Amino acid sequence: MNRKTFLRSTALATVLAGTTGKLFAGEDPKKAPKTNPNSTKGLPLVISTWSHGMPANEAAFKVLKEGGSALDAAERGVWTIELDKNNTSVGLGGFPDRDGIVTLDASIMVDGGQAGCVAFVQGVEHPISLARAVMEKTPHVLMVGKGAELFAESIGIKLLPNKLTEQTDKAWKEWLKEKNYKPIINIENHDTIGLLCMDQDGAMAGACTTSGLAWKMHGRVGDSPIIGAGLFVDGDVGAATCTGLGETVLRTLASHVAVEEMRRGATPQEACEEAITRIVKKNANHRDFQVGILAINKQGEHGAFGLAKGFNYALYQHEKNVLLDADSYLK
Ligand code: SD4
Repeated sequence: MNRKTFLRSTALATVLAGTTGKLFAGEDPKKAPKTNPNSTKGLPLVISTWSHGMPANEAAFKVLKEGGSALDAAERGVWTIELDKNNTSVGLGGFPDRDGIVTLDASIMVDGGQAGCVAFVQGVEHPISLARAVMEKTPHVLMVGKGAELFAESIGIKLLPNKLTEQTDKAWKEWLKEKNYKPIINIENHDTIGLLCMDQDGAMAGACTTSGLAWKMHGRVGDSPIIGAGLFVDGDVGAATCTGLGETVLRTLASHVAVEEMRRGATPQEACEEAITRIVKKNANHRDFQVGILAINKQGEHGAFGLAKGFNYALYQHEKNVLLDADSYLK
């Protein structure tokens, strides 16, 4: 099932679950809803970016139901997407950089503050598991490139040949004809998965994994493997994860902003809106790109907000997995 048919088939679930769209108009963040109408309290809870969050949530929820930890659930949830060769923005099936090389970024974090990240790695089927290994088996937080690959091999993770798929090879060759690099992101060509989950007892973890922007410069790293940017988890407060144009998220540390807003008493929805509003303020060209953010708090409430229209997310709560449209800053 491709992304579009999947979106169509889940449209009914979206309608049934209610959407936050069209609740406020214009570019005035003060008119934003103070609570997310979709946010109901309840644990366990899994939430993740975009429609591919639906299968990721299923996998994560299953781990939680079987008594697995939030950390296991976050890791296994995003495995599903890392393995999907038809997903062109996560895992080895992702679009390459401008030199035709796929490089992957990932981060994982738990509520105690422990975190592991890898960036600019090649041939790793599950970058999220390598990130977890950095967290659990090294004294470090972030490892990159060749060093991270050597570490992977040293702990028995086999590196795979970093070959493009038929689909990504064709797209890259098409791109080479014009070599037009404009990181203008829309909902169809960027689908990093960021997943947050909380078990029955409130233990929290998050995972974020991506092949980054298509046609990026070789060596470019985005927000996804950077703690506080693509992902932040703090067991005292809550967690947040971002998708979208990583450079803008890196410059604002948007996930950290959202968690700190919640620490000061904001609802997850207010926290997401504040993080996006900061990105808007710092980027005069904010009409040209997309950023989406998800947040959860300790009470099991969630928030979701996009810069542009079209950001959707999957929420598994009260035994139901639904695809929801996030409200957005731009209408
Ligand atoms: C990046 N944030 O590398 C990632 C891209 C992304 O959905 O989110 N794609 O900038």
